[in-house]
Amino acid sequence: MPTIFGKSLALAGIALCVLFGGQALALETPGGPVILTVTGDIANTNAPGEARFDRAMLLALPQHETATHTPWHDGRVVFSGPLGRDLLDAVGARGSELRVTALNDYASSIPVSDFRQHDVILAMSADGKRLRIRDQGPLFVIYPFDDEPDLLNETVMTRSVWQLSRIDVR
Ligand SMILES: Nc1nc2c(c(=O)[nH]1)N[C@H]1C(S)=C(S)[C@@H](COP(=O)(O)O)O[C@H]1N2
Ligand SMILES: [Mo]
Repeated sequence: MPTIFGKSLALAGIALCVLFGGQALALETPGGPVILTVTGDIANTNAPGEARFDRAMLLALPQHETATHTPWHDGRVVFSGPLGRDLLDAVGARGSELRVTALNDYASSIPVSDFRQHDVILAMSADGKRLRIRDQGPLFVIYPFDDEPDLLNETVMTRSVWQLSRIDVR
């Protein structure tokens, strides 16, 4: 009977929330090359003090598409990748500031509120093609500039980190 099944599911959901609410959740261990390491004020880790992600783990998060122009691309590009806020939830981030670092040691700060208020993605592909390091991948922080033109300012440009490799939650 659908109703009983539905109620059982709801009860199971409540039980899971009671069991895991606010507590550490297990993150799987990456099997492939680690492309993103998250440290700092996080609840969920898979290495001492760190949450490490390979490409498959990031692709296992819900994928979001952002079609937009950027100052760094010709024409409109359809980017896809996980939402920043879904990544923060996956690691159980509790801070308010993200210290982000790129492969070229470029560093910037992104307020957690940006990820909560805007659909910012960690783009892994552009127009269906995987972003390689030479394409400013494997992860490029993409804000929805076309949907929210006010984002196209110098501050947000400094937060548009390409070749993102580390996030320290503070
Ligand atoms: N990985 C990485 N991302 C980066 C940068 C960088 O040097 N490395 N520069 C940032 C800054 S300060 C701005 S304004 C823009 C610079 O874009 P431009 O060099 O194409 O003008 O990208 C941002 N993202
Ligand atoms: Mo800049």
